[in-house]
Amino acid sequence: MKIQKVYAAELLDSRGVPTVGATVVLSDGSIGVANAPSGASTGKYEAHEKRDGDKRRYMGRGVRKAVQGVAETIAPVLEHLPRVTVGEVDRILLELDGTPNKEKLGANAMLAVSLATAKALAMHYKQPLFRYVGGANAVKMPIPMMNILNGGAHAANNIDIQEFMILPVGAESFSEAIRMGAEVYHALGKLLRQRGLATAVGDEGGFAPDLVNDEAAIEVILDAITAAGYSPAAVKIALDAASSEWTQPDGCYVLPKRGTRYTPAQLVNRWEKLCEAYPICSIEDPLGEEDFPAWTTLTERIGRNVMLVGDDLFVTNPQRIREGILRKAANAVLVKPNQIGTLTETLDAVRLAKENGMRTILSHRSGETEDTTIADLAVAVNAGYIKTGAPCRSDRTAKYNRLLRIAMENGLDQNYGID
Ligand code: 2PG
Ligand code: MG
Repeated sequence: MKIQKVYAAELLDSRGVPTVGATVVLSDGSIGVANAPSGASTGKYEAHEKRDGDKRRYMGRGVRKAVQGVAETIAPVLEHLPRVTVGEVDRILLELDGTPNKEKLGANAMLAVSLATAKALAMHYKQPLFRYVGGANAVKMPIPMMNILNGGAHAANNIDIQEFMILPVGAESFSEAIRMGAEVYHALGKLLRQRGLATAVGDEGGFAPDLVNDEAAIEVILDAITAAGYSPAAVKIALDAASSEWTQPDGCYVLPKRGTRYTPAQLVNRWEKLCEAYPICSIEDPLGEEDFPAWTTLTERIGRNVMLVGDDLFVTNPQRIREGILRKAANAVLVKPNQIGTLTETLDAVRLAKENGMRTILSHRSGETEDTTIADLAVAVNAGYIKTGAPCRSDRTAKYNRLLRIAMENGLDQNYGID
């Protein structure tokens, strides 16, 4: 099988910001299309996202140079490959780029091509993507982590914690989990309206009201869970603090909206207290990307009962995950393909995490498109969890809908439950 043509185009993401879309056509006519997503609270150690910087177009955020790199550097080589596999395409992408951080071609261009290749090959082998990538072992539907209240860098409200998520762990099937999550989301909207609070939504489709403090966000979500007829044991709460955004040059933390200051030790105490006061089953980036010592302390203190998820800390990078394993920092890895830039490296990161007893969560970015690849990847690797926003807005529901289809078409709906 050969690659006949590789195309790329400058498209728009869910925030109206340019992103790279790629198309790979094989010699038998099989086609794969994929789009790169884009973050707002990006980690310092993420692979490079190539943007034009030309202020006359899209506030400097155009991706014409990344698209040009696909046309001029990537396509001519891939179109002469004697035999196409994802591994070989990814190896060539890394070689053509040749930089440690994917600065030459850009992880946005590389990922779009890498994923489009996998999708074209899946079509060639007449398999759904999750089966092509995961083989016969891909059987488990992930627990959705639905972000129903947005704050931090994802919303213009006064809430400092970036994401408040619900996990319908008590559901009997994946489709029931989606129903429960959507019902709680609607109950939350109704409660906010009744209390005269804003029901406009943030970047990931969650509501973004102003509230007296971040604890009040947890309280109103607990009320919504009850109002929808569920218990906090059936629908659990998770947070993403995205606290690398709070980090100061002296290693302390300052909440950007409320201005409260914490030393690392004080922030560790805050999370411990919050988990005692509320049924929180998971906190992502409770501490900053440089703060390995405080991560280790928090993991030691509450890691037995709470998922402590490294996002900016690990940036889907096997090298950083290895460091976390050595330091016993975090017990779960957020997996974002565009943080590392190719499918092969993404799968390597998942393998490493799993081999070392870390949980894995496939994740979207706050800037998304209609691309649903992460839904297939979550099933392909039996990730356990997927984080892809609210059950609202097509950029988010596209992934839930793809998972519902995978569940129904493959008899996997009941393969759902605690990881
Ligand atoms: C995160 C993500 C996705 P962003 O912090 O986990 O929810 O946000 O894509 O802005 O980095
Ligand atoms: Mg995060």
